Amino acid sequence: ILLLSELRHALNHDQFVLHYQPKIHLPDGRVTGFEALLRWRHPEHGLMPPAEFITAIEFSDLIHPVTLWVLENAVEQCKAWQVQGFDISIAVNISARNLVNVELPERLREVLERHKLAPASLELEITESAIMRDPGRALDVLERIHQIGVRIAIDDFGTGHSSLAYLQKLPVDNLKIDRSFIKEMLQSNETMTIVTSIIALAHYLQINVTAEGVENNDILRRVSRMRCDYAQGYQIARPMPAEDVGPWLDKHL
Ligand code: G
Ligand code: G
Ligand code: MN
Ligand code: NA
Repeated sequence: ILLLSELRHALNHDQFVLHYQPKIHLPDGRVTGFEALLRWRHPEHGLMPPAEFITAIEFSDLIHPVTLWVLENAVEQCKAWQVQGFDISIAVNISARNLVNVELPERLREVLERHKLAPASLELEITESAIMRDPGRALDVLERIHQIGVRIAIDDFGTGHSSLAYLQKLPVDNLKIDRSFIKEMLQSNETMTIVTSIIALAHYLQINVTAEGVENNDILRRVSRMRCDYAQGYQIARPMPAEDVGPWLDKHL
């Protein structure tokens, strides 16, 4: 059992670390950005993935300082890569509780300003279910964040319960098709239909669409032919430590 005190200790003793997974623009194969993914360097258990601890954090108010820590580090890192000459953006995952924090837009502005990162270089990934927890409040916070110029992505799209009417009201720049659909699409006509429909819907609403969980070249080629805009997944690269990003980019640009 994970104790909240352990997680608080982890935050205060530098035990969290970010790994980064690239995203490519399908029409030209260019790397356009990275998603920051939290890891816990546990003193006894080694590197722990978020599946093992993020729910505990999300259930408590600890999610606020943890999200700020992630933003601070991801924004600083993205700026450093841009200064090195890489034209890339950064995506950060945001939890339901963050969306009801009315201070989030101002905090974001502060972090971007402090590191002199253009707001359009930052994308926040939010799941449908996080938005639907308190849609009114979330819409208000997301609108203020979008006004700053920060981009908004709907993560794991297709698995939640957001109504399409609601999607039209939200300031969304990117739909990330849940990896369960991408994984299945070549085996199931029904799943292929869902993916085709999501791409059509997104483009009809003038929203970019990302295929996540692209694990092989057949799927990569297929989503590209289907006019999906971006792709992410093990076929392109697994999440990697920050120090591997520069060398990886040098090989892929
Ligand atoms: O990296 P991995 O596949 O284990 O991530 C599992 C889940 O944890 C994903 O759904 C991802 O969105 C979530 N996650 C990863 N990093 C963060 C983070 O910094 N903040 C939040 N809120 N969720 C994260
Ligand atoms: O829910 P979210 O999309 O934020 O989850 C991101 C997580 O998905 C990352 O922790 C990453 O490890 C995982 N992931 C990224 N690409 C792939 C992939 O191609 N296959 C699988 N199974 N998981 C992936
Ligand atoms: Mn994500
Ligand atoms: Na996802």
